[in-house]
Amino acid sequence: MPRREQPLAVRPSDPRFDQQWWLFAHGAVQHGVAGFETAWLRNRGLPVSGPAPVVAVLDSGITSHPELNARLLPGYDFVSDTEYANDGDGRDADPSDPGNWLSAAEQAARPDKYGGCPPVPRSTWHGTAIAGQIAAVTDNGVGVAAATWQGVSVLPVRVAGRCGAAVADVVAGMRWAGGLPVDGAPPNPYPARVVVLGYGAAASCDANDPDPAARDAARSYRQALRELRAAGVFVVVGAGNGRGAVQRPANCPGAFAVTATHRDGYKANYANLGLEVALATPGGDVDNGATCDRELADSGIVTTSDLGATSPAAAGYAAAAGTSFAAPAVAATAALMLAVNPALTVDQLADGLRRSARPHVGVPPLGACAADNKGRCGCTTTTCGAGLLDADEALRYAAAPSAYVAPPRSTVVLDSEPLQRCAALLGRPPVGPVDPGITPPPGDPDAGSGGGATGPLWIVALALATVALRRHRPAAPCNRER
Ligand SMILES: [Ca+2]
Ligand SMILES: [Ca+2]
Ligand SMILES: [Ca+2]
Repeated sequence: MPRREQPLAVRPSDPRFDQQWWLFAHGAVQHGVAGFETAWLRNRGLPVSGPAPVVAVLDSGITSHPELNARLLPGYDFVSDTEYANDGDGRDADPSDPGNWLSAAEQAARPDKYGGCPPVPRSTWHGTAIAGQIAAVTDNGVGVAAATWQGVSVLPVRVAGRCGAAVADVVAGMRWAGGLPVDGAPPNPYPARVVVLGYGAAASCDANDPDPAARDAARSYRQALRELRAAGVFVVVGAGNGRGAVQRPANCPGAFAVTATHRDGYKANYANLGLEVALATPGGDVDNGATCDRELADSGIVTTSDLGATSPAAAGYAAAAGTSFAAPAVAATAALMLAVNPALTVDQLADGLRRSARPHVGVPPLGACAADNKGRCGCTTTTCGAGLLDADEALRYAAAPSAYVAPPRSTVVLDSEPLQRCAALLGRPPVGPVDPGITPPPGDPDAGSGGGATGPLWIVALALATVALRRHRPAAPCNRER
């Protein structure tokens, strides 16, 4: 009897799926990918019992999109500063994203309000992008596919407006998302089991930080994360895009910090690294004109967006890059794990994601990530977490946590002509950061102002780049947005 190959993947009918390599089955190419196509054979977000898992997207809000509207629960808007909120008022029950554009002229005219904010020539629609990665309607012959296929709901919790987000608003949004009480807001009727956050600032999460504002921020994050863990809420946070230390709140105890890789699994050029990182998965590593981008850049994370340059205009699609867009793959996997086994605790989710991860890839031409090699580099368990997200193995863990044994897997070692060309450009051994075009986001912990867009109580989006996709055209090189 001839040996019959088993199906290894489920391919949805969405026309843009061909561009969504981050969802593809793991194979001989795209060594970084989490293999959602394979995981969908096990579960597509439909729970074995109880209600569908809810993922809260703590972000810039949400825009109307035919690929998303049916998947959204009623969320909330926690942006308290009326001017940054850009919707005419403070906190309210409508998490719509009115846009976060900021012209250079507007910035110059209002240094008190916008002096510390980078200009944003086009609104980024950051929350819409992340919601689409997790839950865009899949296999409907329209637009994109999403990591949880069709079974998971998104709770849009708006915490960021123009110039980023205030720590107090993020913490309020985290608490509310997980069903904890928040003064002035009604109880959340749809508490999330998973929260994903793609904002951060270069600051410690030290409860004894000498800066009083940084200390207060650290304490409120720590307290919220403790309470959320006790409530069974798993909090996934992007590590940040500064090519340096893991940002806050990803560096806080209880946050599950995710860094971003290239499609092939080595660290993305911009991604932060360090011991606080729990796991790595692709976040896009697009061409920003930096050294080796021509040789190595991938096409980014294709997801839902809006076509409006300032205010929302029409539903569209975009290719994005940043640790912001790595974290949702992990959050979506956690939701699928909860669909397989709703009884999983926060510790089990974290344990399962780590233990089921694939080993990091070796990339001799780039060298291993280290203190003097923080751009594109070979991830290690001390710089990029336990390994590369493996969605299918994580679901296998979820089905039987106590019996789970990770399969034996050998380390993939990459070499190629483009990698060799990059190594020559960098000069081997690697000489450290070479890219002057990527600037760490604002949010200097030593600024000491206690608030505003550059103080320790302010955090910014972990999006390196987003570019709108025109109909039927491949992803163009990205415009940097900050
Ligand atoms: Ca408002
Ligand atoms: Ca609002
Ligand atoms: Ca679709």
